[in-house]
Amino acid sequence: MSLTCKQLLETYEHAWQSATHHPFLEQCKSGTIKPVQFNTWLVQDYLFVIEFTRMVARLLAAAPVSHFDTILGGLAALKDELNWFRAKASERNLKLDIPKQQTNQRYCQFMTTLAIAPYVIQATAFWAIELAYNQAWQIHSPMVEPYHEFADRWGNPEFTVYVNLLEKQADEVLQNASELVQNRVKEVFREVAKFEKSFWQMAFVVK
Ligand code: MP5
Repeated sequence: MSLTCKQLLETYEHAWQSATHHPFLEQCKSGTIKPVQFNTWLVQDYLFVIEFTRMVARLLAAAPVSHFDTILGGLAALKDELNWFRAKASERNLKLDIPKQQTNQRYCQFMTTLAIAPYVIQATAFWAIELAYNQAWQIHSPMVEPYHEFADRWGNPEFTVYVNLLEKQADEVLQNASELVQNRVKEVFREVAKFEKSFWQMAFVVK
């Protein structure tokens, strides 16, 4: 029996719920989040996206040619996103050359270890990481100003279309995954859910 992305979401529904629902997001929606909390998330997420871009580059190197279009589109979007992060940080007078917090470091370390994993594992992790943001921001949309554009960046319908393509690509390669690899995919999915929850928490607890 082959595993699918939908099955992962059903099996680990509770963990996924915790990855995509957090008081951080609720308070962005209502506008009660403190600037220091939001700015912490912003800078740490910029540092995360740098490492995520490297992960996607490695994924491209392992991908079948038929998956290139979607992944290259993703990389082009990451180029714009990194520039957008730098613009947002500059508007808020935030320094970007600061150390990663421990939660962020661990998440980035996890992405680095995926480099030696089979493509199917990298492809499923890629889908899960993008879906986490797509759903988290969409569920909490619309947000009040000045957070509206953040919710829209990841919650917009085109981004959902892109994430659906990533799901299709992951499902395609999951069809031929051995039981051993399927088990590793499940572990990686749960890890992503755990890291996503911790990432919101990391910014939320800042005083
Ligand atoms: C994403 C992100 C989505 N920016 N940060 C975390 C912690 N998880 C997922 O990635 P992208 O490249 O911003 O769409």
